[in-house]
Amino acid sequence: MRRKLVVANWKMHGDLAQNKVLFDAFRQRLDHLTSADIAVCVPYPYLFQAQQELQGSHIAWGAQNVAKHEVGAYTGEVSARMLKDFGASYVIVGHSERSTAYCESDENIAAKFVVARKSGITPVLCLGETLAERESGLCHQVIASQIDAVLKTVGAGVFAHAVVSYEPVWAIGTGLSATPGQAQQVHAFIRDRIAALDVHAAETVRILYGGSVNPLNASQLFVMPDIDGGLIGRCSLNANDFEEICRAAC
Ligand code: G2H
Repeated sequence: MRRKLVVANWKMHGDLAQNKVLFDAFRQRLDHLTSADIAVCVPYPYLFQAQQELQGSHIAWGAQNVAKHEVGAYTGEVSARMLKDFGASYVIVGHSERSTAYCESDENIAAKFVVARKSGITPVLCLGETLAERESGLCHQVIASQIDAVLKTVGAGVFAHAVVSYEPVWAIGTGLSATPGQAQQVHAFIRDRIAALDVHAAETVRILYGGSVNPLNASQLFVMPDIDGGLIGRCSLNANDFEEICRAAC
């Protein structure tokens, strides 16, 4: 039985004052929702604030990107080891808003996933197809190549107790979520592909759904057998909405 996980992705929103209000509200509303795991991924300058404000809370915290290298002369980059050293538990890798804007390849994203795992941080590996790819019948092929980039680097065992997030690009920030049936179908495909190589990894990997999750659709999505929680953007910036979504996971 996999525990549900809900991850807030604040993207490039917030400031010290706004974050303080949200952290306080999250602690008040979510600290007792211990039957699901909850995490907040914040912009880098606010990691210290997350570390301080969430001390002693069951709400974990993390970053939204990480370097693919372990150490070295990579100006401006932050390594997984640094995140771990600082106390972060999670890092999002391969979010399509980054892979599109900064031309991140499947191989780069796979390298980030692997280096994060190696450092003891839980990476949330984002996978997803564009609308054009879905309409051309290429959804499974695109998802397969994104997973295979990891599989061919290190093998399927790396997915054991890991976190993957299926995020159809056409559903991100658009208000148009995948239906529970559409999402379940892709989640099952992801799990089957891992299961073909490693049954234990497939059974323990948590596959989140991301893309316009809101308080109205969360419970219908989370009830599907292969949907183990959600990666939440817009609705994680509103304490009421985020609480409702976390409750749907409990
Ligand atoms: C998908 C999601 C969180 P939103 O990117 O990463 O964003 O919930 O705003 O669609």
